[in-house]
Amino acid sequence: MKAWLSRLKADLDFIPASPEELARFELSHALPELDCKLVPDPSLGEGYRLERTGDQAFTITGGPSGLLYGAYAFIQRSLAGESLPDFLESSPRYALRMINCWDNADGSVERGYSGSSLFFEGGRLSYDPFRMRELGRLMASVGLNVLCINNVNVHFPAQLLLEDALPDAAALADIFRPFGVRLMFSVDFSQPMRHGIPTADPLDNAVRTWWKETAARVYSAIPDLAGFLVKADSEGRPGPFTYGRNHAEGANMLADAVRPFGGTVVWRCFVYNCRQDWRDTKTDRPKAAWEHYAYLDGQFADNVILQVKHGPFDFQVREPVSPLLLGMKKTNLAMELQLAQEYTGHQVDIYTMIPMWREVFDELPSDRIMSLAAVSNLGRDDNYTGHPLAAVNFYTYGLLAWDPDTESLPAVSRWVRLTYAFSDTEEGKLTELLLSSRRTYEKYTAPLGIGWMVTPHDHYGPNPSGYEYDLWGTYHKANRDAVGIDRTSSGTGYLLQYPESYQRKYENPETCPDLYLLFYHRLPYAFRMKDGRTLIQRIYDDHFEGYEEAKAMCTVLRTLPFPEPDRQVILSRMDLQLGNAREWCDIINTFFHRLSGAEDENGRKIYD
Ligand code: GCV
Repeated sequence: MKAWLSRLKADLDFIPASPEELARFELSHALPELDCKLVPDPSLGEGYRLERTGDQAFTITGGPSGLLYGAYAFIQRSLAGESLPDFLESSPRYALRMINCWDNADGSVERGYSGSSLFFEGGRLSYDPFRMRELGRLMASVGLNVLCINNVNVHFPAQLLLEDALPDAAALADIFRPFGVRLMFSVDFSQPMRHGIPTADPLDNAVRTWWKETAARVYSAIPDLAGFLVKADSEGRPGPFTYGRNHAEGANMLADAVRPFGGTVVWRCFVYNCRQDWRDTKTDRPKAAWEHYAYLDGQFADNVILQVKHGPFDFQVREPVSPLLLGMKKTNLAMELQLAQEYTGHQVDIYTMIPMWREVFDELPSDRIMSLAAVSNLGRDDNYTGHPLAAVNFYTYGLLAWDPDTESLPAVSRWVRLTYAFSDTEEGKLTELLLSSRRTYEKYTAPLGIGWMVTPHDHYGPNPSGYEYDLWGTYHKANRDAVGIDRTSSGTGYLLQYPESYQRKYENPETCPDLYLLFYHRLPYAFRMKDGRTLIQRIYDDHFEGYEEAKAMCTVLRTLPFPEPDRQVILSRMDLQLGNAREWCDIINTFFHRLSGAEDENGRKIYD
């Protein structure tokens, strides 16, 4: 992250008055040799048009933030050594391109792996304005335009954003405005109850009035607030279910409150029974979101967006696309991704996400999706992302949120070029390593779609039985004969939530793509995979291969001339990753060996 900022060559030690002024500043410092004219054209909105008008002369036309996005796109192409087009027109596919921070008022970050909160400390807003401007610049440079600063689990006193902390929050919004970034707040559905109202029932008049008055107060301090983000009836958070109301009634009540100010309610669909009895085989957690929301399609107000995690579980290394994203045809949808590496290596293990996101986008006719959100991977660490290479996820997320057709290879190699001054060969090696890192991680942790073999709660490292007898609905049910869950029509019926063409692709274990096999099917260890191997042999092979690939990554990283302090951080975390990969490989192979009694055909060491 720092590297990209330093390529911009100038510190932002002033508060720009507008995106246009900022665009001028960035262009004149990053590309002083070029003559770049900025022509405001509000009709282009956030989009821009770039035209060559002479050998070294260009015009960028755009709406206020369009000029800024055009300037950054231009600067990045130039600094990355890409040829500059004679003409380029671009506008974002998604209206809201959001970063959701899970930051708590005490300065901690839920699932944060890069230090403490950038925004909070000791129960209140507390930030370094210089870093806020850096963050605004990072977001604007990849076209991100909404920043939700507080955790969706709104613990007291983060609620004060709507109350005592409003002036401070307004000052923060002022800092981000010239970067084209609007703030958003997570709100607690039961907040009226802190103000003497005995209920949070969305149909209660006192509750409705409280939210309307609160919205009016908040919007008079921050007129361009993007809106409210809500996690309701999920993992212990309050919500409409307490009052026998459905989520359309809850979301629409808040939508009424913010509508006069042009605000949006982003309502998360991460709703499931987190107190499931493991003996209960009728309930299948991935079915939950569909069951809670599909029947409400068409009942949400037009300023409500349902925010759906990209898969039906919770950011596992491999999940199918959520059926809700395919099935809600009369509702505004946002897809939620997670940059924070909760289940994917805690920003210790290298895990580049864009190949995974590409698979999701390629399955998705995106006409109903109007916005994108990602859980932040940022914190107070000097490099923002803890692991310097985790910055590739922030960067490429921005590119995808602007243009979901962005391909993995050019996006990652551009990030490498903008970040490190490497030779072409070195750049190629790092790009390849990053692009293959997700498959490597998947192989040594949870291949074939099995999911959930991770250490409970902390979510780093292996514990194959850790969640088996727990409350969270995340079971693989491995026994001496078989593993996986049958989610077809003969099993839990989850697959029936998809369109027919999709069902056909996955319903038969003989033809189901290997990578999703154990997500959809329960199979005996002797099951023959398409390549002739048995399932158990494939499980062993993937884990051994993943560990070998991690070793190879380590060798490659040692040859690359990373500058300090990146080199030291990258190499020391790679050592930790290797240790993690070995634990995963040995523990999971031993787990299955003990259950199945099957020997590895290649005679490799599996511990007893
Ligand atoms: C913010 C998972 C995480 C929680 C997170 C939750 C969510 O359950 O482990 O930390 O809470 O997802 O997305 O709301």
